[in-house]
Amino acid sequence: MSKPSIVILTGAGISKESGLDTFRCAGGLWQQVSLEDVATPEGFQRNPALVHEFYNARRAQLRSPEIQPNEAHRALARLEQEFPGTVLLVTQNIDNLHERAGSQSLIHMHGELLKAECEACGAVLPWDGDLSEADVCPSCQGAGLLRPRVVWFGEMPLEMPRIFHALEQCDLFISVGTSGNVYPAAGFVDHVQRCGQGDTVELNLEPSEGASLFDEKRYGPATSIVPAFVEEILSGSYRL
Ligand code: BV8
Repeated sequence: MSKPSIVILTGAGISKESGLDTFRCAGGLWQQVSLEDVATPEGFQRNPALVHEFYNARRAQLRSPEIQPNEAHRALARLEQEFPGTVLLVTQNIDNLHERAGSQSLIHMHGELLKAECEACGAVLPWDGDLSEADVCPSCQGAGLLRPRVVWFGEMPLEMPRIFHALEQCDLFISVGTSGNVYPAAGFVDHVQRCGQGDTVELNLEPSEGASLFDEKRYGPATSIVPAFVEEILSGSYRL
């Protein structure tokens, strides 16, 4: 008898109450800058300085002491530690708040803000300061070839085969704080419905684009609805 398994997908909404902007909400990131300019390989070719400025500002904000994991991040770390089965956390977020809350079984499918990648040798490096075209790759000494280790639009997200396999095997798929606008993440609930057997639950401030596809939905701020749902699972009142 295989152990029960849970797959959780998170988006920008889970980090909102920690003080990090979401993308599409009022005043969100995509209203401050054009997605095409700062989150596409073509934008980086055209104007790398503009892209570095965008990610350097987000990296500096993430390093600031007032940005801390919140109760929703901590509840998901607790679920991983106490659930008598497997828990895989797949995040679209490039911040490190899940790790700082204690999550370990974690995939950053869109990359990580505190890492850089060399376009010449492919080295992936820890990077918590500013990044610029003047920086040299410590691995191949190539200059001006370092880019933020994030997945831009038109690029393949990370670890997709492992993610799809886990979605097909899971008994429960939980989606937290995501609007369901960006693929392939927005297609995960449909993949579970079509290729898996798991229940699907949406935890969000408001209905997402894919809300109608979920078996169950709970709406409210992540810091209240996520700890409550985790308690239901661990107390057994939510039957898997
Ligand atoms: C790819 C990293 C293929 C950078 C990001 C099919 C149909 C249509 C289009 C496509 C398709 N397939 C592919 C595409 C193109 C594209 C796409 O989806 N475009 C969209 C815009 C239509 N997808 C891609 O390009 C992907 N790549 O498909 O490659 C391929 C195949 C073969 C070979 C090569 C390539 C790559 C997409 C990844 C792009 N990078 N991020 C960075 O962060 O700067 S995406 C970025 O935006 C985030 O990572 C995240 O994924 C997305 C934002 O979404 P959310 O996280 O959901 O945030 P949002 O603001 O939208 O919503 C927040 C939600 O939280 C809201 O619902 C709100 O109500 C809720 N909320 C707010 N506060 C709270 C809350 N909830 C709870 N509590 C609160 N307090």
